[in-house]
Amino acid sequence: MSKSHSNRLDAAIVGAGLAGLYQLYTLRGLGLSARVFEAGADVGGTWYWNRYPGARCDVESLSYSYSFSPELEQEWTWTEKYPTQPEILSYINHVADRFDLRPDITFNTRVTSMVYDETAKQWQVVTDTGESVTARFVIMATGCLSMSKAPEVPGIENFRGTIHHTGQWPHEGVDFTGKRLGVIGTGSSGIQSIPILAEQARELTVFQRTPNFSMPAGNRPLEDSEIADMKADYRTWRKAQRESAFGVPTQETTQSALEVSEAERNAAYQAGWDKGNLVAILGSYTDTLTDKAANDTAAEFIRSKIRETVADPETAEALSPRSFPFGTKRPCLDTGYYETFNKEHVRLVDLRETPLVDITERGVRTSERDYEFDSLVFATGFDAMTGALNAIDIRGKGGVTLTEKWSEGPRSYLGIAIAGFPNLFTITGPSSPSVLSNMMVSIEQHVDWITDCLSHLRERGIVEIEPTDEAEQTWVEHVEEIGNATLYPTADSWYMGSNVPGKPRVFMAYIGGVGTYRQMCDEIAAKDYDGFSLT
Ligand code: N01
Repeated sequence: MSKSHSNRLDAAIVGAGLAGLYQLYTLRGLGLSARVFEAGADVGGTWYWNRYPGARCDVESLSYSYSFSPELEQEWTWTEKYPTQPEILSYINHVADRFDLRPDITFNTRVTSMVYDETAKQWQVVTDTGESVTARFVIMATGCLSMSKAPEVPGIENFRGTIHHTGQWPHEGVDFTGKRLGVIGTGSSGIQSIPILAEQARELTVFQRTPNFSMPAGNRPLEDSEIADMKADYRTWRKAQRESAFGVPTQETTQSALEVSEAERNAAYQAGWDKGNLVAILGSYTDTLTDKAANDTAAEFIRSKIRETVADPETAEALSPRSFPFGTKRPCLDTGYYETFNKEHVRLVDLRETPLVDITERGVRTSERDYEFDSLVFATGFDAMTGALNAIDIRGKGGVTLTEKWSEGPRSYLGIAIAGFPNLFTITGPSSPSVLSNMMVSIEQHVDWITDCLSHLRERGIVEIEPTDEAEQTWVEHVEEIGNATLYPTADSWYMGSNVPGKPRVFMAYIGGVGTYRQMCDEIAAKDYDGFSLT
């Protein structure tokens, strides 16, 4: 399977998830020598690591797939509305085999440093296996949510039972049958896994710092007819995805939540709730993400659902988010999450009332008492967007490190390239739509743009591309300005970096919409890469 590789590459790609695999495919198409370095033992990225019980994508199967190969679209058949992690991973493996990608991927190998040689105009890339290669271009396909983080609480090393992080789940699975289990964290990973963990554990205690908004996924097997309909007209759907705001086509609305009656509004929210998708309620009105009063109406609708579902009023209130507007932290889709708290053996500990103090030999200590466990699950999230990039010692022009450059928060041009770091590209990098979109759509857009760019540079005999400081500054200001026109910056979310102590508070995604963003990127390319200096 493996082949002998040259240590002089046209392009090095870091990461063999959905982004890295497609990038390898397109660069091969250009006839470039490209190689992928992957820390894991196999392909899959997010879907390789996040094997916790209940892990699924919250974008529907038929939309969460590559569009670049009509043959692939036709031959692959999804089975459920929302794909499970194993099904997505087998899809990714199928893609890797079908396009024979593995020979150019070096597994079990983490890139540790990358230094730009200004004279040779190429990168020196070094790995933890001691390999060193040169590459004219480096493309970071390192993922937005790939650096998992433990809770910032002392004593983790003292715990005598087992600890698992949802983002680094053992491949053989874990059986909690008969165990006393504590789960810390109630984001998407916690909310997806808790109902299943509750089926296994003898006692389950959920430690919640911030309650989240969650809606029932309404997952179900796909009908043959809907699969056939999609396969008959995939191109129309793909076009709509690319032109949409979030990479998922939705019905456009022109109404404010505040200009309709409460009954009409609640009927719209109920319809969104019944659809079981993330954008249905968010997209019901124009101002959900921009006007607090409008947002409150949607938030209150969801809180009323929590009260209807959870039998104990105190628990229902503790599970009801009130400290941030709906949608400004990533909402969740669940299967039986709130119902789980009606089970006798499940309890909720509200860490706002009784904060975590430390992890002890036997369990967890809060300001109120000690809890004893056999096992702990950390569903405590990630150092998002910048974590995986900053983890590599990346040195650009003048030996400046990326960590230094980003000490006040990430700065880039289009979220795809960074001034001072020539010939480096970041797929779904900070300040692109990335995590505010269907990642498949954003990944393909960036990969296609980078591929066209490299082809253009080759045709013109250009050896170096780098954004100008001025273009980067203008983009940073634009991202900030439109972010500030929304409610996003008001929340303590991982979008803002506020889940990692000491991380600069900056809104790290572009909320202008996938369609609009694509148009801007294409116009920049058409104007001979406006805002880039080409030499
Ligand atoms: O991580 P999170 P996640 N003490 O950061 C809590 C995507 N995803 O892995 O909110 C106590 O959302 C933290 O509390 P708080 C999706 O984009 C998608 O769940 O910071 N608690 C929070 O409750 C998602 O948004 C899918 O106050 C601590 C939780 O841990 C993103 O990945 C599935 C703590 C972390 O939630 C991340 O989701 C899974 C501490 N020291 C993930 N530190 C789907 O497609 C953290 N917490 C469905």
